[in-house]
Amino acid sequence: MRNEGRTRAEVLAELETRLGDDLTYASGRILGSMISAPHPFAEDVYRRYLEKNVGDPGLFPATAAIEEEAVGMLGSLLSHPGARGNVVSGGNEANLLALWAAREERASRGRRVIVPSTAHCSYDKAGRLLGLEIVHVGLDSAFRLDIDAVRAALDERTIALVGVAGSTDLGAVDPIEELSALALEHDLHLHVDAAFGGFVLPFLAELGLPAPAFDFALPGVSTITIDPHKMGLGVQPAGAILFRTASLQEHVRVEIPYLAGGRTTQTTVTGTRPGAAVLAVWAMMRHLGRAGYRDVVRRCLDLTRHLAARVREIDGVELAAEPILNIVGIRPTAVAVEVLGERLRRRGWALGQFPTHLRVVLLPHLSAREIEPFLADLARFARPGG
Ligand code: 0PR
Repeated sequence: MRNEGRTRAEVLAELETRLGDDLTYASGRILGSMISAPHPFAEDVYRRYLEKNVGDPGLFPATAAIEEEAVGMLGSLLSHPGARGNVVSGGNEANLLALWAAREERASRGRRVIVPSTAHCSYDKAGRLLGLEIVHVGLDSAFRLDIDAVRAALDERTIALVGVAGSTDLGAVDPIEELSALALEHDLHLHVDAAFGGFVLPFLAELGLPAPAFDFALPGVSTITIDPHKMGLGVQPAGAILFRTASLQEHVRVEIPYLAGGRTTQTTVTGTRPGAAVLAVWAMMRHLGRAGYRDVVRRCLDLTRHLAARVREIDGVELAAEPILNIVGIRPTAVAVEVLGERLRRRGWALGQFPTHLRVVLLPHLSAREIEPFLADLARFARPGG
């Protein structure tokens, strides 16, 4: 830090110039992210309440009460209005809290947790932080966790299973119903990672689409991650962790006796937490209602079908899987995926890149208008000499 300060105008001008290197959602170039531009209403709410710290609920009891209500709304979306939980910093923290509770609940049994090979890297982080052994098992032909492989991997030290409802790479939905039965049969914690799918899957049936069961309606499901800052249209940071029972959540509770707002407890990894993000989540759910989210999902899925149909027509690429959610995997057949990825990146397209395919996530900031120039580049660069 320099000794002399600069005027606000000078600092803002410097930021304006320097941030020109960042991509923007408005440019239509961000095709592979699970985060979208903030909804204008969420942004408005967020700006108004920047001083709220929901980590000290004694100072902000009204914000804390609204957080509880938001958790109840998320619970009702996931078939369990009585679920406990918190709005947290994102899917990483939510998954960490779930595995922390799972470890405490069955501490005497062992430390093995079975996850699909495509599980998000937050499980490896959680494994290292919590001293858990994370066992990756294979997938079936539809890129879903292979239930026979889970059975084969089970042993007496296994304490938890993770199923993903909307996988990071392809939006695949693991067989949660079978996992639920297995969890009950073997007395295991079942964590469902619906970080992305949690705001999409509940609307599929109403849109006349196949809707795999994935939530608390399945009796074996213990905890669910659902991220409002992904398809919930909240402002970052806004993930959420839901526990089926209060006693399960107790495992992650810590006492804090000295706060300005008075003695309290926390059930999150972070201490100081942005109440503004929590309020924006609540406000979006109040504002849109189920019908509003259903419309968002409908638009995103329409665009998904449009992109998938166009990809099928292009020589040199194929769909990596039939899309279930608003995620499309594009697999090159004539050049290596790294080559295609690099060519498209040089043209300014920001896609997700996985070992076998490129990922497009059809979020609300995208429309057919942005997809068109991308398809033209895709058709050109998917050719060997492109
Ligand atoms: N669970 C699943 C299934 C996820 O896909 C992700 C993140 C997480 C948990 C972790 O969520 P947080 O990042 O909120 O902690 N999925 C995105 C991904 O890895 C995260 C992301 C979003 C990355 C936007 C980049 C980006 O531009 O693709």
